[in-house]
Amino acid sequence: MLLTFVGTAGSGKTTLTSVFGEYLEEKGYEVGYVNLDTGAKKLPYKPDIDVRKTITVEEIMGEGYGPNGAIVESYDRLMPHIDHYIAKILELEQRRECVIIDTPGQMETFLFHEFGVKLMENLPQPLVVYLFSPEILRKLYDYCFVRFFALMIDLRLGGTTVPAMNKIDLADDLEKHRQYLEDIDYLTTRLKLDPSTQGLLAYKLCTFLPEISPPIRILYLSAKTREGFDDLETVMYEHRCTCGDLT
Ligand SMILES: Nc1nc2c(ncn2[C@@H]2O[C@H](COP(=O)(O)OP(=O)(O)OP(=O)(O)O)[C@@H](O)[C@H]2O)c(=O)[nH]1
Ligand SMILES: [Mg+2]
Repeated sequence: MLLTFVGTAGSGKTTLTSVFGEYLEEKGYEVGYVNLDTGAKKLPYKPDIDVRKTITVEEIMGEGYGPNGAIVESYDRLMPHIDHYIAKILELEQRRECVIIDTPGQMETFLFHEFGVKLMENLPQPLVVYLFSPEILRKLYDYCFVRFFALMIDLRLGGTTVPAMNKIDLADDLEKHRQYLEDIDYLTTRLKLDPSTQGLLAYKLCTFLPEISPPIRILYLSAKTREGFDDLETVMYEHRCTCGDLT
């Protein structure tokens, strides 16, 4: 079973890899850890596989690159080693019940660089958890954005993507967030009242969301309090059994 955390910088990928891994280990699972972030300085878990063995952003910056150029260059330099990393992950997956993959800090590196896309293409039925923070949900359109973004990740990486709000310990009104994220009819009705261009676009998108979105469960997690970890474990279990149907 492969579990991949994807999300914007600071969304909690590394912390969750460590803390959810610990949770699974306490429950008796054998867990493997993979770090795909060439820019990570210090990790709170001990990776079994670590791309920093090949190259780090820091080394490349030492050659005079700026931070963004160094990130892209690091994945360019990983490309000749991609088959080696795919083989190592597949081999680790044979030995462990669950392998957790921590992805690059900058999500676009994973979604847009061939390294991330090719790696995911070659892994069997990885479950992708798309992490977002409650702070990004400021307007009604943002709920629509999050639901579509998860679908865009599906489209780009293949596999199954589950949207997960992380840092719910920081969320003010979790019930409101839940309602807008899960009750698409309710969200669509509210968006219909918004006369702005964004409101109209979000309304149109939301009207066909039920048609194009597979039935998915949305997760609400906190790496700090471990809330929602049991739900993530259930989703993992169901994914392994059914490979796709996450209702
Ligand atoms: N309150 C709270 N803070 C969290 C939670 N999860 C992560 N954090 C904090 O958010 C910050 C970023 O967490 P990381 O795990 O490094 O996030 P990341 O997505 O790996 O970040 P990059 O790899 O640097 O892009 C850290 O200060 C964490 O302690 C959470 O559930 N609740
Ligand atoms: Mg990280």
